[in-house]
Amino acid sequence: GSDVAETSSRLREAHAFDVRTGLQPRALRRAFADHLHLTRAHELSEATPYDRYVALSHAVRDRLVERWAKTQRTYYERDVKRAYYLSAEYLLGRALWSNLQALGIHDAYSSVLADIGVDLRQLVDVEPDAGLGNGGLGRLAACFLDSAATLSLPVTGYGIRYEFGIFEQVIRDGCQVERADEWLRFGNPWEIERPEHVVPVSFGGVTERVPSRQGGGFRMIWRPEQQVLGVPFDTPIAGYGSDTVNSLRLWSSRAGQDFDFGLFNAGDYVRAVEQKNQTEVISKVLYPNDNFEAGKELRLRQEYFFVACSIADIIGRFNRTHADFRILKDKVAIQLNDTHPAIAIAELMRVLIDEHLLPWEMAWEQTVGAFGYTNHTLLPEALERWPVALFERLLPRHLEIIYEINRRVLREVQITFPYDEERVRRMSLIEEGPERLVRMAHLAVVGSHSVNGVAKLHSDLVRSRLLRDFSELWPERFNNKTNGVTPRRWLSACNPGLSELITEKVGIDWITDLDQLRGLEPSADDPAFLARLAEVKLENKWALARLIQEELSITVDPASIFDVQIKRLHEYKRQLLNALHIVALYVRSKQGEAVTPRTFIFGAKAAPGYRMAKLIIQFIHAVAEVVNGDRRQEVLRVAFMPNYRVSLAEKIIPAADVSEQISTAGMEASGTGNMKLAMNGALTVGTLDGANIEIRDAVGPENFFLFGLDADQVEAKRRERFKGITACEADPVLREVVSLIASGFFSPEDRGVFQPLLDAILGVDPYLTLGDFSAYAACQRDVEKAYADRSGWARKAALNIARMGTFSSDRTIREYGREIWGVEPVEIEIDAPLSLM
Ligand code: T68
Repeated sequence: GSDVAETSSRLREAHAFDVRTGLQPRALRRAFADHLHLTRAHELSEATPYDRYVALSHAVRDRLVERWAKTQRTYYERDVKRAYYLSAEYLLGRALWSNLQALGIHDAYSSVLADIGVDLRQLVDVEPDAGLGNGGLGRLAACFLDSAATLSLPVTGYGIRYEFGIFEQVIRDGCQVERADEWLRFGNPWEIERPEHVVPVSFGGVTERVPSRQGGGFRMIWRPEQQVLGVPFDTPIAGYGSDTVNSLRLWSSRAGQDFDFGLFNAGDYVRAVEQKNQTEVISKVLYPNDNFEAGKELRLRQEYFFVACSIADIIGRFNRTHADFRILKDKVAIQLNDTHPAIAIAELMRVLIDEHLLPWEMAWEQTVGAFGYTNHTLLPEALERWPVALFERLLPRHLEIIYEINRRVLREVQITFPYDEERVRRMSLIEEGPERLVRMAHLAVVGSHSVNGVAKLHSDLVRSRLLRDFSELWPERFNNKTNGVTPRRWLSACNPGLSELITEKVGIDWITDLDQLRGLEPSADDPAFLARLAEVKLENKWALARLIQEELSITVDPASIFDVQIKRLHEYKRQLLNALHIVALYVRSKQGEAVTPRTFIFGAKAAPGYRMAKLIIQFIHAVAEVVNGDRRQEVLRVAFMPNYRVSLAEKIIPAADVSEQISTAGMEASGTGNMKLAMNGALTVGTLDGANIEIRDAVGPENFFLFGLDADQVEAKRRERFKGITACEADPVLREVVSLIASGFFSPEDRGVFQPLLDAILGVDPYLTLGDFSAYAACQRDVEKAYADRSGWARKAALNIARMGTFSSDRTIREYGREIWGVEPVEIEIDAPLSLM
């Protein structure tokens, strides 16, 4: 009650003045100096920027540890239901500023450091990104952790501590070259290694039939061949303005002393030690594919490795307080971030049945009750299907369990839909064919009580196309959870100018209650407000212009339209459509037509093995070279910013006027960059795809530039095998663009290099790049017209910001918490500070 609140606020006050971990300037100054001195062994004068960053990070971490310990203790003592988020990826970006922000000490530290001649903003820029993810899926996981902690929800993240995260992209001669991302080179001040919680993980070997102890029957046990150790590293996830500090636990693989039982038993000691590498490599590197599965054995090892560690941890924690597994699902919710951790369903069954001797039915009821599955893609090439033979070799016991799950599910199908063997074949967890495959999406659906897509359209397509048979069998399992993004990082931290303006109008609470942005709506008709909004945008554009100058030596005009496409490079995302349109504008301007000045800004990594994606990057650079190098046109500029990552996104997004969300309809599950950009006042040029549809509904169709075929029309065109060449016949501008590229104009030294690009769209045009070109170009003319009306544009931008509240990941996580996990907020009361005891 209010007594508790009062005590808690007094304690918080007392904490602020604690000499060791307090938040008042004197303690902050001392902590920084001490860590420089004692942790880095340096004087301020000789410290490198990195030393300073590490010292400050330790000082900040010190201020989290008490809250962290108290949070975990409170969950334990109150025995609350917890949610566990299993994800192969976490694209966290930088931690220092977020943690300063969460504690509310960014301003205090800023002035404390300024007093001793240290610039905090500069310091913050030293931190390497934690890039343990590819794109949207990994960044979503990071936003979710932030929101869960801010909402005081008992959520723990589990994943892999990749030694090398997403590769560093450098551009050589207009082509992408990959470099290893050595993010841990100088150590990581945010993580704490917990070798005492190491978990053994088994691979390979055989299963064996042994007499079961109870009753007269038999049971199966696993006699594995190899053992790997999982060492947990914990990172604190601090809630904004709450005392909750949750954990992200990432597993690192290490070889045990006797890792290969077979070889050790045979006395082949040297060979056995040589094999240690094989196990330590498991957590080495993040697979750099977005929306694509390469089907590599090491990838399956990674997935099982972190899942086995996490399930052991979860069950171990449950078991310390409970003996009865019949209440497991009342205490534990496990969310699968796509199918990458879906083997967890078989692993939990194995642990419950083989290790805790539960009967099948009881284990299954708890498993289905605990798991939820989030689907992030409909693209067939991204769906995980593992060869049965590989499964049998690596995880023989899990394969048996999967067969048994399959047997039972297919029996249910046969009873519900008699005489429909075709349906049984479609729904099987095993795909029959020349190579038998385990369908991980089917495993995820049958083993979960909830299956969700990540935007309304996507969830509808999951139900009606991808998993139609399952939605007919279990309609109640299927639901939608439209994605969101954290307003702490994607508005408050990255756009201080806009944040200040918002706070002036609606107060500060929008940071944890984004619906309050609604309060800006009346200001959309206030010319003074619109002028200030435009001023903030212009300042942000100047800052980005300076960065582009420094990094690329390209001079861009902040008065031009800043047109931004930032996302992984993929044919379905259609960066090529954008590039073709740039060529069209260039042609038009060369022909003396008036073209509104525009700066096209790209950021995109291509998967290292994705030839077409890499060629598109090369093409964008070739177009940039021609356009930027042409002294007789001043209106167009193209800037491809290398090594796109979270910390670069934070600099680009606040400066954007136009947000390119131009995927082929039905292919982008949701998109989240679309949300970040609109929230920062960019206007979207977009198709009816993913969350674009909901964004348009929210901001109003008059404040959104819609173009192109919808998902049903795309489906129809695909069926009729639409050819790109037909679009050229109807559009003379497009014809000219295509023939200019075909002539080798953008690659004079090797006129044929871009021919594969044209071949991929002039024949069957699977992504409707040419099918949508004319509509796109027409839409971009509307953009020019709208931009000419400066106050009209500012009004649209203001209304975008005001109406984007629902795309906070706080809303999304509240929905997961209530509708899937059944977890509730846990108020954390901090104890008296050490200095008062
Ligand atoms: C993205 N998926 C969706 N996948 O493409 C995007 N894939 O529409 C959505 O907004 C986002 O997820 C969040 O829901 C991905 O990012 C991957 O990165 C990925 C990684 C490994 C294998 C397959």
